[in-house]
Amino acid sequence: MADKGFRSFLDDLDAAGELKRITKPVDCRQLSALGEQADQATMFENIEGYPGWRVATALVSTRKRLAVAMGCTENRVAFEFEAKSARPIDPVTVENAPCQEVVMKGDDVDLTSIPLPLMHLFDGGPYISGTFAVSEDPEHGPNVGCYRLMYRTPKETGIDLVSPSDMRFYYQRALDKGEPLPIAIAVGVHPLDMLAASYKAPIDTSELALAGGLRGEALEMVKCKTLDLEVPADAELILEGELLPIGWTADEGPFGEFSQISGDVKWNPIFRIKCITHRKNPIFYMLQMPWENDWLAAPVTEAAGLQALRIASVQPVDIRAPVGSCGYWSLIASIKKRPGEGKNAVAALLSVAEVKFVVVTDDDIDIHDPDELDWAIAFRVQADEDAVILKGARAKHIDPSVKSWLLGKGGLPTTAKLGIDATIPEGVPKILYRRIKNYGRDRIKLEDFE
Ligand SMILES: Cc1cc2nc3c(=O)[nH]c(=O)nc-3n(C[C@H](O)[C@H](O)[C@H](O)COP(=O)(O)O)c2cc1C
Ligand SMILES: [Mn+2]
Repeated sequence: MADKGFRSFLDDLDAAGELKRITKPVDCRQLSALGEQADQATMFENIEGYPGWRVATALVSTRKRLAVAMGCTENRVAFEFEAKSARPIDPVTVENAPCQEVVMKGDDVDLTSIPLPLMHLFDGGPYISGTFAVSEDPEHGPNVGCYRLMYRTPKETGIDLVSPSDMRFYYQRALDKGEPLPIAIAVGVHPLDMLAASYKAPIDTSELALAGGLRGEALEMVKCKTLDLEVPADAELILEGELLPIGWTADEGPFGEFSQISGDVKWNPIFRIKCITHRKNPIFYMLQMPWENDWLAAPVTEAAGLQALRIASVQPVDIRAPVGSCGYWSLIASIKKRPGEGKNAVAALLSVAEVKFVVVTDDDIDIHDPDELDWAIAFRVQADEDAVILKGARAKHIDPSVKSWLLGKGGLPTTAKLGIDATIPEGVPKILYRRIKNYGRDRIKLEDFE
């Protein structure tokens, strides 16, 4: 079979000089702190107590590595995502799959046979932080999302299903009938598959076809051993089981969140595992929080921003969801502006999900250079005319400033949003922004005088 999966990505990182190998024995509890210090992605080849297993981490914890995954330059990731997602490719089903080389059912199901890492100081337990979770609904078909899992017992994990999502909707439907929701969890898939899974696609959009579009070839899927679901054939590890119909009753967390904050205990369902399958020489993927999550979030936020701008018929030139705001809470864009479009662009970008801070500049500004951005904000902004404040918009609980602890149980927080139009104001002549240029700069070369 063609292998554009997890392993081929590890090879790509290696070829780009972006993969470090650690051969000394490492304890599961040391993996995250070690991975955090490495300036490359890291493969731990010797895990104490887990012969045969390796652990890979920090695969996309920088934009550079994400660009390796996308096969483009760093600043083109969002545009590549936008272009490729417009050409989805449906998955195909295969018979034999590497992810099912080893099969454990019934009494053999034992999560402690997998090197699950205890990642952060306050975590409620070891976590499986990066998953590709497949479920199915009779009306809406297969669905994929990224969901984290907390170890509970050898056959059970917690799952974070507090936020509105398609899988939460599927679960609620099953719960209403008093039935469990069968799900299959793949660990160790290509980062492009993770991007497709985490993309907030409309409920009837196939994340599998989106993943195919991003890869440029169909995802190969194989039928689960115990469920009527299909999983990526080239994954490293599969957990087959069901979400128990117990509602939001089991404690889950704390966990080091993508907001860079150690989260709270949440009330969530339980995932009971019936079957574990994996490759013969498996690699466990420990998605390093928060950076891998944040760099996966950024292109998704940026692509949504591009879409919002195009719907508002504003022409985007560049866009960035800074990692400092977790690739999620801020958007900065440059546009080819016609009169008034600075404000249209601000309004469009403020409409994206929980984005709460937006800056829009003209296309002469390099938005990846903070000094350029400061310069535009200093000289193109009049606060009373160019700042837009939107009150009472949708927010996320994990932003402490929205004070969600003041809400009743199940209450949803709101937030104010700020947009800054840092485009040259209408009526101000462009010539007033002419940059300093040294006399004779094009003709005189220092090297001729040395
Ligand atoms: C690494 C990673 C971990 C995530 N973990 C969770 C999670 O535990 N719970 C959750 O609700 N969303 C989580 N998300 C966000 C969802 O994957 C995202 O909202 C996705 O669109 C949900 O898919 P669905 O609505 O098709 O089910 C995570 C995203 C990433 C990138
Ligand atoms: Mn979905």
